[in-house]
Amino acid sequence: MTSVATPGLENAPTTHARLLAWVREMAELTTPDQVVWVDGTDEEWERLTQKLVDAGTFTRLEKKPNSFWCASDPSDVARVEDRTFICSVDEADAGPTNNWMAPDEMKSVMTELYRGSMRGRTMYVIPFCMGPVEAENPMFGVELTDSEYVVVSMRVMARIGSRILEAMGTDRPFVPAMHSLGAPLEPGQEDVPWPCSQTKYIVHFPEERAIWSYGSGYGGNALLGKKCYSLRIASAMARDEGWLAEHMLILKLTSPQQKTYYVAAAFPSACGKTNLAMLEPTIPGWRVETLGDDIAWMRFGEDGRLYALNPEYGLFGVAPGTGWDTNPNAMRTIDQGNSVFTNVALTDDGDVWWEGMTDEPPAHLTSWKKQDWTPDSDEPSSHPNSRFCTPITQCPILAPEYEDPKGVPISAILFGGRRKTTIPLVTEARDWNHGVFMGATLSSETTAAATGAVGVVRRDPFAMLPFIGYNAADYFGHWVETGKMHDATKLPRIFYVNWFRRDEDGGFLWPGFGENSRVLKWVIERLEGTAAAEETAVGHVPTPDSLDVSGLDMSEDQVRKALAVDKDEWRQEVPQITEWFEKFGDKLPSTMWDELEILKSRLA
Ligand code: GTP
Ligand code: SPV
Ligand code: MN
Repeated sequence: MTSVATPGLENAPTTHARLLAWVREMAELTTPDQVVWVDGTDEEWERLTQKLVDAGTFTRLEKKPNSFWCASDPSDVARVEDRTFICSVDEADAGPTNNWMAPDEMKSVMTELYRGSMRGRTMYVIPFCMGPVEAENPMFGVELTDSEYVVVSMRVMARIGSRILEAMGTDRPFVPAMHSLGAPLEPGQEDVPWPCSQTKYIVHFPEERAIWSYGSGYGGNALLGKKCYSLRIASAMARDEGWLAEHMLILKLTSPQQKTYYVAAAFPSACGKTNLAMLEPTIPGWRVETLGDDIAWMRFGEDGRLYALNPEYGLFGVAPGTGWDTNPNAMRTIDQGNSVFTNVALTDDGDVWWEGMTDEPPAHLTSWKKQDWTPDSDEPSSHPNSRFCTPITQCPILAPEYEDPKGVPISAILFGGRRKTTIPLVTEARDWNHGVFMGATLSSETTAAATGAVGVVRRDPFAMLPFIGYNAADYFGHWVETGKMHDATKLPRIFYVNWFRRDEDGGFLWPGFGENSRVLKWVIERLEGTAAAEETAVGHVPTPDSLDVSGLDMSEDQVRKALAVDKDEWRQEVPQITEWFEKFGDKLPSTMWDELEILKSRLA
């Protein structure tokens, strides 16, 4: 088919042959009105945010500089795990936890969806780099999208634009990340504020290292550098190359003796990573600095230690529950502006509000559904998965090491989930394999970060259930092998935490947030060999005296309940873990069955 030249397709600002050929192919398939190469400048940001304001997608905030309120289509508010696919050549490589379709079949389905899908819109070419572009092997990607919201959000979340395109040269490898809203415009058709399609596909080709996304504008479905590249595709790269791509925050902890430690922690979506990463300790003398709040890429250094790097450039954080008393550093970060707020409420004086920001809600708001809202309204003003999108460089406690391509040496890894019962406040693994078992059996109540039921306990191994880009049993094996291949004395020590245990009245047993510094203190004292622990059936838990609860408004009984290992509760976990492991058949590393046997015998 011949067509008149698409503006922007000729005279591209690069001679990268593979990139040019791919952009041309996708433009010919999706037939946008024009192709625009994203340069990442302030002028471009001005132009695109104004375009979004004019389209009714964005409302400029009076009270925060260069910031915008945005309400999505009510059907497009979270990751869609049932529409997410790992299209490996062999179905067994996707494993029992991922949706799968043969790559050829998926490509023919999606090619028909993409045909003409950008009609009446602009195709933006976003060159991006996950992690510093100064790295030895910069991790390039290029996202094609017909969404201005995606361009603007990608500018916050990743390093993008001309400087990245330049660094890609003529032939550097990159991950092609194709995105379309699936909402073409016919001539004269008026656009809606949040175009999207009822048909959604979030698709990964791990062997090809390619991403195809269709139908959604929501963060994790559309900002393809984040979950799609940095976790699903990167986890497959990491398996092949001997490193780890994980759903983890990274923080720096300084003790009163001025010793510094780096800690990584994997909690499922909406289970406390951003909050822990920015924590303001309540115990004197301790200091936390932030390196990352969602994703850690970890590689072994020449010294045998595991170094973690945050590949992102921004924070895409859960808004509800974020307030001056829970996460003041997040509040300070967004207060500087340059942020996009999606599906929160708008105040009458042009600011944002959400449940948990302040104790007293404003008397009147515009809800995320663009309806009048008062404290008497039946529904919350903000969607439970509403988000702030803000530059990480605005975080007042960002650690300077953040920009170091080499990363930071990790001393401890925490796994954690949201469990009302059973899981103690903190448990230390006996050794690496026991820690891998903790990761592989991690369980949590589902949250609003993905569509579907909320509050249902499920296994979420390593907080990576929706993000492992290959067979989860092979992924467990990769962790076991990682332990075998490296000096055990230099490996991070592994802990399992649960901030969400409840008492009989349904209230949280542990105050959480800044008080979690007490748990971090115990972790560090374990590393230093100064804190006592009790050996239980499930690992080492603090003795009543070794956890610093001084000045905390908590009864001895409450502390005991938060730390308790109840053998009866744990015995109920065993059949669930057995069932979980059986899913994986022969692929499950035998060490996982060995660890389960150890647990069973200790519970007997
Ligand atoms: P994703 O961005 O989805 O990966 O989430 P996340 O793991 O970064 O979770 P985040 O820190 O945004 O917290 C999610 C929700 O849990 C928010 O509503 C927080 O207020 C709440 N939360 C975080 N930490 C704690 C805690 O220590 N105790 C309690 N009770 N709630 C917490
Ligand atoms: C998560 O769901 O774990 C998030 C938000 O961090 S999203 O980018 O949508 O995946
Ligand atoms: Mn996350």
